[in-house]
Amino acid sequence: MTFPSDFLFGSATSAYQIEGAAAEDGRTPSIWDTFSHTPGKVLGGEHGDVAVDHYHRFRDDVRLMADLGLEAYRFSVSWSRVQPTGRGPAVQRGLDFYRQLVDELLEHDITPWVTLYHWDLPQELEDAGGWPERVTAERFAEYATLTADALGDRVQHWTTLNEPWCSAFLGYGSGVHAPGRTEPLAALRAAHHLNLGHGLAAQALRAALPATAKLGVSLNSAVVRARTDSPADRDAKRRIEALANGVFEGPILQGAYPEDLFADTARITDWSFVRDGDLAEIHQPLDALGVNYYTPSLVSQVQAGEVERRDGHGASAHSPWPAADSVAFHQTPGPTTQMGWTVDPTGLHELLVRLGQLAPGVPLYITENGMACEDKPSEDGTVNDQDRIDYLHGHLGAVEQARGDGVDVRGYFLWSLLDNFEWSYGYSKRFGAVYVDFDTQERTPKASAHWYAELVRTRELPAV
Ligand code: IFM
Repeated sequence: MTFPSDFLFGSATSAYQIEGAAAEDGRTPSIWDTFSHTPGKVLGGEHGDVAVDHYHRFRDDVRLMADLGLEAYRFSVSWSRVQPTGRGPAVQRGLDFYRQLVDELLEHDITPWVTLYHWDLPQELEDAGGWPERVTAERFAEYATLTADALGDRVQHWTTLNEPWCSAFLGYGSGVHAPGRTEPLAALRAAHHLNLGHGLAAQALRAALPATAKLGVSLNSAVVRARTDSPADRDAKRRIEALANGVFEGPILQGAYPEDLFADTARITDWSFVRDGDLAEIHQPLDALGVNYYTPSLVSQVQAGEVERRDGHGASAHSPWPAADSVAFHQTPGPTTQMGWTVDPTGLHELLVRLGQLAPGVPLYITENGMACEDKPSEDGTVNDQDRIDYLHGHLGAVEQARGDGVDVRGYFLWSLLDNFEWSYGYSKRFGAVYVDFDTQERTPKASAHWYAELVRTRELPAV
């Protein structure tokens, strides 16, 4: 299995998960600062105040990537670092950080891949209603312009949103993510205004950036499987696909919401918050579709006595799936990661084939894929994460298989470069190819990082 020389291999992170420096150089709280400092929201009361101190160590982290031979780095910009209140002029010191990071990357021949929004809404915008309100989408487009004006001369690849499903349904539905609201109507409104934010920001970026800029969005579209072939189980799968995939893929890629989504959620809303013209604003031409994949979902119609909801998205009394109480989630058979997510590379192949058909002509990039493991340094200081190597091998094999089937997949970003703050799980889950000692901030590339470096060098999947 050989990857062509122009296939892009990189790693990914996000601002709140690694930067720290939460109150430095004019940055103000985002919803994740507020949420993580609210008792009971994050395991062990942990937060991103310091995280892995990337804000101060970014030069070392770039050197690490260069030593591993990585070709691209996907990172996100902290909105409240560059535009603290979510409105008005940008703060120069915040922009300077990202300009320096980008310069450092370019000096090491690493392609910067910028994500504008990876879940950290400025708290002031949440206080004004957050993503359920239309104005947040308008603010997002202004922030996109500010960032593009500052970085557009040196960044070619731009992503508007990362995993809007999580922002809408974990943030406003189950409440396991910031801002921690548990309102099904707000979750659906948030989904629409995230879509609108994407469309308005894409237009703002096109206006501010050179014509050569490449724009995209990263979706965590679900691979949903029905437990049996019964009509009821197939309907459970259809319902979850509408809420996980159609709600974003429909307007962004095809210019329409799926009709069944409206029917399924009719007891919650008539969707009158979708205004005339919104779908045209959302349905913008894309140069890249980011695919984030970890594990498939197995669903059925709920049976009497079945109360457990194992959808892999954290414990909450509230479902992230509006109007889908009739659906039960089950553990997919197979080995699991530290998150409890089943390892199943066939899901990635299935997803790539489906998205290739849904968005013909749009190149696909895996913008996240990886696993959390219980990594510990051995006595000689090395970290032997064979499970992660097996995981990467399987999933990169699925990428190659999809490419062999004619799917236009052009790059792969390993999640994540560094062990980091895993949202409501705090620092308890390690996704990094590089081990971080959270007390000393010392970085140690794990065996998987060396394995990945070899793949990037040879373009061939090394043996596991
Ligand atoms: O850490 C997250 C990331 O921020 C978004 N995608 C999933 C990852 C693992 O849970």
